[in-house]
Amino acid sequence: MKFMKTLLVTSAILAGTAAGACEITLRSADTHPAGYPTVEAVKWMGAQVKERSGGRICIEVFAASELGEEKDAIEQTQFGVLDMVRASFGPFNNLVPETQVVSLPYIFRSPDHMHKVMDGPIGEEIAKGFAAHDLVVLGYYDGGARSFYNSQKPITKIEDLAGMKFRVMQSDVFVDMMAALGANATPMPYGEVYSSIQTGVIDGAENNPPSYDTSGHFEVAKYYTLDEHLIMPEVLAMSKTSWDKLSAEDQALVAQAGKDSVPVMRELWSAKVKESEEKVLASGAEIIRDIDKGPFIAAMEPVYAKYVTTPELQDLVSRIKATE
Ligand code: GTR
Repeated sequence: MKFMKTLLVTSAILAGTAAGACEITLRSADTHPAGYPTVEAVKWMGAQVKERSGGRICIEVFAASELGEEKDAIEQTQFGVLDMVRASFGPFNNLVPETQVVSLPYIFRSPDHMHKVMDGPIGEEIAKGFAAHDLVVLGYYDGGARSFYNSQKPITKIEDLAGMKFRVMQSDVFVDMMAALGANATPMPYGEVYSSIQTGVIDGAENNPPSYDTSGHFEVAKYYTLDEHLIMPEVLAMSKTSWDKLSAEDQALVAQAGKDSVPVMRELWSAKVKESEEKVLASGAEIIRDIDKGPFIAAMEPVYAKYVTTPELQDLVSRIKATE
């Protein structure tokens, strides 16, 4: 008991020192390393929250999967072990079905189209889906466009994918996407992808240029095909348990800072995509740009048939398409 007390006092002092004596410290997890747009946006939010609360509320960002892989971080946030998590919609697909339609391949025409949809009523409806799983949406971030990359050969058309093995995020949507393309899906955590490509367990993976760059995957898979099959949202979510501990005033403050961090993130994103493309090209990677997306879009029909099953979901797809 005495030992426990000493331990608690010691950790309280340490926490106080580390965070500059904040009354409330929100711990936020991200799979990406420092310098990545999502990490920097949450740090920016932390600085805002601290300033706006007169130093009372702080955010501590744990980058580079320091507290576990994305799926674990999401669970920890649901249970209130972690206060916040920034993650792709992918690992939420099986948990929060409302995230599935906006994660379908080629559902958005461009990142700008995605922003318009997510910033409007559809984004609010999806937030209710997260709320049902004890997660409070603080903002929708950006994942740009995801494309295939591999260690074997330049891919220019669907037929080139035949029989190849690609890592996908742990979501049934993407397993079905790969099947529709005639390739094999291996769902696995992000942190295992590099060594799995290196050892030939998989031929490649799919991601946006900043992730392809910062994960180092370009070192082991040099062919990047700009097919842009997935333009999908990411989310900054807070644990409902942590949210409920805040006063109504502090909730409003945190929510506003989260909202304000969205344009900051999106601006950092555009710059990072350019920087990453330049970096991987300089390191010998090949970006295959001249892709006819038509056949890729057409091949997704069975995936849509599987996930857009009710008149409500069909209506959702129509509303997304109609958003200008
Ligand atoms: C990145 C995304 C991460 C993570 C990763 C992955 O683009 O920002 O949150 O989901 O992809 O593929 O696991």
